[in-house]
Amino acid sequence: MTTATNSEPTHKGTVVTGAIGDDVHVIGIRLMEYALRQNGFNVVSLGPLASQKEFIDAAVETAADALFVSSLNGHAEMYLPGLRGACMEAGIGDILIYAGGQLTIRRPDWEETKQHFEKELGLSRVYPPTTMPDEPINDLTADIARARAAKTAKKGK
Ligand code: B12
Repeated sequence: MTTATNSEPTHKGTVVTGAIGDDVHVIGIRLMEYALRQNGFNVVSLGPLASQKEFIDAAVETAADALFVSSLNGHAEMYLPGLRGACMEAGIGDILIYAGGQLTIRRPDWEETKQHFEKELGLSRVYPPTTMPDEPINDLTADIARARAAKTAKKGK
């Protein structure tokens, strides 16, 4: 029998993953989940057709650090607006929200797409098609470290 000696988590952070809305494309997010686990993260996988509410309920239940939202079918513009606000209402307004896949149909300019999803919709980071897992995982590691340091500093005041 093993006995827990302290309450420190044995992983680098918890990430809720899924393909949002009416999206059935799961291959990309499955690859991302595999890479996250290989890099020491705890993954809570919702699979395809996941609603905003399912993301948020799972994040609240598991005290998640981040949401990894995948969208390939071009419907991200329908299913991502309101997600940050709904997180705020659920008391997890500062959770990291990353999105990737093929987010749009009619926005050929990536900088414009990035601006829209990050600045206007309040997502933390968005990634263009064909992003390899290393980049978001490195960003996540740094973002979680920053968020935890800020929390500790706030507690110390
Ligand atoms: C396989 C596939 C399907 C399969 C999906 C099987 C499954 N269960 O996953 C099936 C046949 C079911 C399908 C259906 C449809 N598809 Co489809 N599909 C594809 C295809 C050929 C490959 C997608 C794929 O798996 N790529 C491989 C993975 C590894 O790459 P990836 O998903 O991009 O993921 C990588 C990164 O993007 C990143 N990533 C992904 N998610 C996230 C999330 C986060 C947070 C981060 C950080 C990173 C990240 O990580 C991955 C690793 O590098 C693409 C074309 C293409 N070449 O991309 C079209 C494509 C995505 N499909 C498309 C369309 C239109 C459809 C349909 C609407 C077609 C129809 N009329 O019915 C339906 C959608 C149904 C629905 N309700 O969602 C379009 C989308 C157009 C757009 N966005 O502008 C594409 C681009 C084809 C095209 N050129 O028109 N499809």
